[in-house]
This record gives sequence, structure tokens and C-alpha cells, in this order.
Amino acid sequence: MSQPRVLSRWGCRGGFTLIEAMLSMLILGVVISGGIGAITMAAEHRRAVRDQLRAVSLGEDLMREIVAKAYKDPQLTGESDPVIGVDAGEPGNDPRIDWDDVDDYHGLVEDMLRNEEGTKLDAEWHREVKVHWVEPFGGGADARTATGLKSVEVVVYKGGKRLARLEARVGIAGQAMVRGRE
Ligand SMILES: [Ca+2]
Ligand SMILES: [Ca+2]
Repeated sequence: MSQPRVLSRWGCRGGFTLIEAMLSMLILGVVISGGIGAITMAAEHRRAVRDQLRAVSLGEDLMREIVAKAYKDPQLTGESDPVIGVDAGEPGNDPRIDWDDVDDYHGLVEDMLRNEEGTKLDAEWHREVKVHWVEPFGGGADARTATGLKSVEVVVYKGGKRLARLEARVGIAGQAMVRGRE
């Protein structure tokens, strides 16, 4: 009956050499860093999706507020619709509680988001509004004078990056239609 052989560390062996151990650690390191990279990318993707949804929501909040206003200032009578912007006696920027027509919002720039009453909401985000007349026919090209149709554009940024743009068309009869968002 044969006896089990005692293996020397230079022959066929059961342990790891130093090089094998280092290689194993290196491979393990690569696998771990790859796993961390995948987790980080997934977290960034989730944050990007969350930011995109929040941007659209913030844009919609402001757009709803704007299109609920009159097409033109209630103080203006007849066909008069002389300017895009705030009217006599109205504040030039926030708080916008006294704004009563859609083009009062033209030029609004919010570095600190506020609601209509001026309450601070969020400093991380930035919203801008532009309002201008557009031609009611022929593809809705920009117009320099009153046409009976206004375009309202709300753009939302975070960290200087544009994340959402919404546009609505508001007609003189009061109808409003959101035309696009991105
Ligand atoms: Ca007004
Ligand atoms: Ca106005």
C-alpha cells in the first residue's frame, strides 16, 4: 500500500505563489472597480431621469400659472395691445402676484424659484420665460406686432444645463394650447 507523498513547495503544490496571489488581487480589484463603476452609472442615470421629470414638472407649474392669465392686460380696451411685458403700476419682477396677463411674464428670470406669492421654493433650479406674438397662420412665425396669438416659452435649467422647454400658444379668445416640451 503506497504512502501519500509530501509535496515540496517547489513541486506540485496546493498553495498560491506570491505572483498568483498578486494576480488574484489585481483581478479582484478590476472586478470590484467595474462593479462600482456600473453602480455609479446606474445612480447617475436615475438622478438624470429624476432631474428631467422634476424639470418638466417645474416648467408645467409655471406654464399653468401663466396660461391661467388673460391674453392681454384687462386695463387695455378694444384692440389695443401695445407692448409685450408688464404694464403700468405692475412690478418688474418677482413677486408676480400683480401680474394679470400672459405677457407680464416675458423676461422673467428666476435664480431662486418662487411661487406666485413670492414664497421661495428651490435655489438649485432656474427658470426663464419669453413671450412674443406669432402669426396665427402660415406656420406660426414670429411677429413684431399684435396678431391675436402669443407664444409662451418656459425653459428650466439645473446647474446651467437646460433640462426642459415648454411652449404654449395663447389666443385672444383665451384658448391656450401646450405645443411642445422636451
Ligand atoms: Ca398686466
Ligand atoms: Ca402685459
